[in-house]
Amino acid sequence: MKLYHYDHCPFCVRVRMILGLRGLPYESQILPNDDAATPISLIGAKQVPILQKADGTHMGESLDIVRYLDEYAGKERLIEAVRPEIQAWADKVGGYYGRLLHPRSCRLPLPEFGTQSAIDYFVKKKQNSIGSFDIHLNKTADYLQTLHEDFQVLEGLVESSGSLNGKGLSMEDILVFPMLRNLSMVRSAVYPEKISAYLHDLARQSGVNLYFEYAL
Ligand SMILES: N[C@@H](CCC(=O)N[C@@H](CS)C(=O)NCC(=O)O)C(=O)O
Repeated sequence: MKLYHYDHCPFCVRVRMILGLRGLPYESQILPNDDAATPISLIGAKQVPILQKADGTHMGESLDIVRYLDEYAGKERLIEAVRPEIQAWADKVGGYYGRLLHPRSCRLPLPEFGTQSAIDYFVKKKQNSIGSFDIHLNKTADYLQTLHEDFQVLEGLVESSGSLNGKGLSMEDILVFPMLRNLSMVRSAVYPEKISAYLHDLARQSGVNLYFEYAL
C-alpha cells in the first residue's frame, strides 16, 4: 500500500496513526504542496490523504481510510464512540488553530515545502482563506490565550495517557491527536500535564513525529 500525503496535514496524520498503530507496512509518498496533477489523476480532487490499496485502487477521505485500514489489519478495532465534549472541543479548536498553524507550517523544513513554488502555492491559498500570515503571527499571544483555556477543558477529558477515553484507542484519538501534534509547532504553546503525557504516548504508539524541535 502507498500513502500520498503532506507531513503537516492533520487529516493525513489520522491515516499515519492507524498505519502505525496496527503495524501496517506502507510506502510513504509526500507530494509537493503545489502538485495538483497527481491527486487529481488519482481521486479527481486536489486533496490528500490518498491511499493506494493493495489492489492498486485509490481512496480519499481520511476517516474512510482509517476505518478501511482498521478492518484490513484484522486486529483489535478502534472504538467508534466520540464523547460529545470531545467533538465540541475539536470543532472549537479546529475553528481557529489554522491561524496559528498555517503561517508556521510552511516555514518548517518539510518535504511538501521543498520548493519555493510549493511554499508560494500554500501561502497564496491559505492567505486567501484566512488573511495575512503576518497579522496572524502578530496575534499569536491572543490565539494562545484561547488555546490555553481550551487546553484546560481538554485536560479534564483526558482519561489516560494511552487513550483519550481511558478504555482503549478510539475515534477520539484519531480526531484529537493530529491536532495536538500539529500544535507542537507553536513554540509558546504550553501543554498541561495530562495532555503532554497523552501526546507523547500516542506519538510513541503510532510512530508519528512531533514538531517540538522545529517550533516557531
Ligand atoms: N475531508 C478530507 C479533508 C482533507 C484535506 O482537507 N486535506 C488538505 C490538506 S490538510 C488538502 O489536501 N488540501 C488541498 C490543498 O492543500 O491544496 C479528509 O478528511 O481527508
